[in-house]
Amino acid sequence: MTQLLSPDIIRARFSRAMSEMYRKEVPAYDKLLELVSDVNDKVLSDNPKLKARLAETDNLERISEERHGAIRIGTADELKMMSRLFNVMGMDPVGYYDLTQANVPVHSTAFRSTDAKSLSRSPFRVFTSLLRTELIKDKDLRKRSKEILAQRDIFTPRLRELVRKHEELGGLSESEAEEFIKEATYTFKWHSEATVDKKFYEALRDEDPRAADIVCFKGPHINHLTPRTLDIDIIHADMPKYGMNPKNVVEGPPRECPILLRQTSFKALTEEVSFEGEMGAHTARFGEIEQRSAALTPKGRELYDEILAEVRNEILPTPDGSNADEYMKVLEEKFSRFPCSPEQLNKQGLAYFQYYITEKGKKEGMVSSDLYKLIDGGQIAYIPITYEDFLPVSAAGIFSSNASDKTRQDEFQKSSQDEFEQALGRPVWDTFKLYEEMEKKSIEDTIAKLKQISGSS
Ligand code: OOG
Ligand code: NI
Repeated sequence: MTQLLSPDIIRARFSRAMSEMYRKEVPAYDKLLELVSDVNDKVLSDNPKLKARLAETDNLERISEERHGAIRIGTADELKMMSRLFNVMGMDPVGYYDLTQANVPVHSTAFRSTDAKSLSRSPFRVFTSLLRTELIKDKDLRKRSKEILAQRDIFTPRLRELVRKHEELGGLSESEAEEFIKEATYTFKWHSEATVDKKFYEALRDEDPRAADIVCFKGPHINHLTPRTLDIDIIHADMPKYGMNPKNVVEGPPRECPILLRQTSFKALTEEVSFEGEMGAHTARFGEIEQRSAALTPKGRELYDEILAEVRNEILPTPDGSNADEYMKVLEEKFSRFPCSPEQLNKQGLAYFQYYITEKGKKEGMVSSDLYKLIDGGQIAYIPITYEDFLPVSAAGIFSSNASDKTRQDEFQKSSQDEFEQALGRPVWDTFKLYEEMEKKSIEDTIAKLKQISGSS
């Protein structure tokens, strides 16, 4: 019988293959990787404690390999097939993001693995957006966009075959997996020939650049890849030295005890495109970096959204960057009321935690049956569970609305999520439930391991 390759291995290899391809397509991304690796090495050698803790909690290996990508697709059929493609790599749709609140005519999910073990093997995730053609305002552009999208096939026949094979046999062999990675990577490749003429492209771009980025090309080219860094402020400051043109601000509050996610990017490059023989340009693809930290509970998230709303009521970063320092200062000040220590975050139920046995615990074993006594006694410790998802855009949209507006927003959100799930052909996972599950399992596993230590000594 042929040996089937684990989805975790296929995902890790695919993530590497995507990074290799994007390095060649977007040289600035290659530079970014160099900078991230230098900074991560330095942070780890300067912080032996952090390094030890990451190793202890199974999180060290993943850091340098970790990244997310983003793609945008045009139809429900493409989304369904994409979901089957990601399923080969153990990636499920997690969460629903309604970007229309940020004036972008798409809604999205993130494909990623959903349990702690798989995540520690490869946390690769792909933010996947579906265009809502119905939101293209111009009637003719809308009609033609739908026709163009209906005609294209973004998947190769061999890729479809391999996906079917995976579904029938429950996996792929080594050589099939290699072929799958090649074909899947091709799906996300950049094509410098557009499928439309320049006039149509420019008309659609002028209505919405994201819609043009989706409709006018052969496939869903990867529009950015984002490595994870251990210190985003250093990277942001050093980007110009490495020849990159960074955004003015880092999104997410700067804190000694970071929460959720902080991100920044370098500006998109302009690429040459042939529009049915006529030359032109397209600007969409960029590089981004992120620093991931504590996943928040619904209660923590509510507090986060509340503080973010306060910030945005006071100051919004201007596009020219003239108030960037002031914006960052307000962000930092306002978020200082969000509790900092892991103990407080845990006690107040604001974040999710991963539990583990300390060196002391390994020697002493199960000296009490009470989790809290084991924590107080130093046999068990915990660190926040890493946030695996994306920045909420909802907060920005909701911040200025009063209570009755909020109800209407929530209802709108619910009906568009239904629509998205219909297109996807399945429901998306609730992010909070997944973290809750991870926390529960980590407590059970830790206690079981500690019992085993006691039993064998
Ligand atoms: C996706 C944007 C979302 C992130 O890191 O929040 C994203 C897109 O522009 O297609 O990647
Ligand atoms: Ni991103």
